[in-house]
Amino acid sequence: MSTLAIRRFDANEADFNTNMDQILSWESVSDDRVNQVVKEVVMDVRQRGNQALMDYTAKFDQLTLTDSAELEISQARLQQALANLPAEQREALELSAKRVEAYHLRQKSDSWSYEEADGTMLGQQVTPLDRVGLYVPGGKAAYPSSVVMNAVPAKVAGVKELIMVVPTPRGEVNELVLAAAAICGVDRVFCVGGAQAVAALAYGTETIPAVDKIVGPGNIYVATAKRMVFGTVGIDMIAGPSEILVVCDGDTDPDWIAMDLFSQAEHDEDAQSILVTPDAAFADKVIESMTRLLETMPRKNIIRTALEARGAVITVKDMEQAIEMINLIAPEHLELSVDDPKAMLPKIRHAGAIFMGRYTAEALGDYCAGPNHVLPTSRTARFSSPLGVYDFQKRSSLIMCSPEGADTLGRTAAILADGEGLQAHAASARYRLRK
Ligand code: HSO
Ligand code: ZN
Repeated sequence: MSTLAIRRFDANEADFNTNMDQILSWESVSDDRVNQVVKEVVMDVRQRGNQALMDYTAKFDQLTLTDSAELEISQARLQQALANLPAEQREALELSAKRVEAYHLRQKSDSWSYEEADGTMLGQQVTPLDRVGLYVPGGKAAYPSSVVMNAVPAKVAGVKELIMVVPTPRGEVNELVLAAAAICGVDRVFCVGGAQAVAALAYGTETIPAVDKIVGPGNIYVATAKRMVFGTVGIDMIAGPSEILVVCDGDTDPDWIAMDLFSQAEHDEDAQSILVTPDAAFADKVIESMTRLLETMPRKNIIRTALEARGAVITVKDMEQAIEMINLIAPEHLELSVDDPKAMLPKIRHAGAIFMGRYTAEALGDYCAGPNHVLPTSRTARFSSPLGVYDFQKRSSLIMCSPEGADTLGRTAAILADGEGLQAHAASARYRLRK
């Protein structure tokens, strides 16, 4: 059993900043070849519709469809997947969806308006998107929990039609993914994936309706295609590898902390797990725990690679300095494994989701606590937020002038229009002034 070669830093060492820059930098590789392939696929699907979609599905997913009707997975098939699920799994999925819904209901924003003294009314009308496309990856990255996290906020927002695409290589379907789609009320499901599925959602084909926004995780081809169709449709964030930062005062069971660090490292080799603690002896204990526990993990190779490539154990002089680390790292997931996490909150400015106290494992948030698990990665928590109902709602501003309002506002508008040399603007405002 070889000791885990995870990096150890002290935040007060001279070369600390250089070391941190190195482990924090992450750029999704967007190489020219990928761009070229994706561009061809997108243009082809746009021009040839279903036929192109079926050709690529045969080529990339080894799935030959003889009729375009076979692109769709029926509602009956979704219900069958749900009915055949072991009761325990069905109940867990249903409970998860219910809790995620309860949380997201609170995010819903309502329209508002107010009236000024002269009777002019101003406001904002909130409307859900008409149609949203949800990309669900196939194979090893197929997470039914991600179906819940993307579909539920869309439904809560009131999105009229939710279209899901999921690749089914060689015809293999993920029963849990289909069952989750049934539970969340996904309206239509198509068995396509990759850049071709993104193109179909963006431009529509004879069978797949064009959507207004595309959300959901995917590989480099999917991410590149989403970037390419952005503008024609909206997209969610482009997520990087999963990250966790655990801040611990040294009084939590080191095995718990080790497993929390593993829980994100096991997602993939590029994932990032960092421990920050003021207690150097505790840091040693967590590394011992990790070395011992690693051997027991089915995904130990992925975990080891991730921890040794981008992981770190950082000692700080006190909790104040730990908070500086949090704001520097701006992690996707932050665990505060301390007695009084609430006292730390006012100073924490950048984190996607904050898991407070020794009992709050990050994994609970991944599945069923209620908040969304689609979170800003790669330090983007500095300027962005978890996926939420607000991502499926949009706003229109409202203005309704009374005759008096048209008079007062018209005078101001006309002066400003004159200043900009825009005569029609000025005249249109002046027509409505009191004679
Ligand atoms: N931690 C991942 C979500 C996930 N975990 C899905 C397990 N399944 C990104 O937040
Ligand atoms: Zn996870």
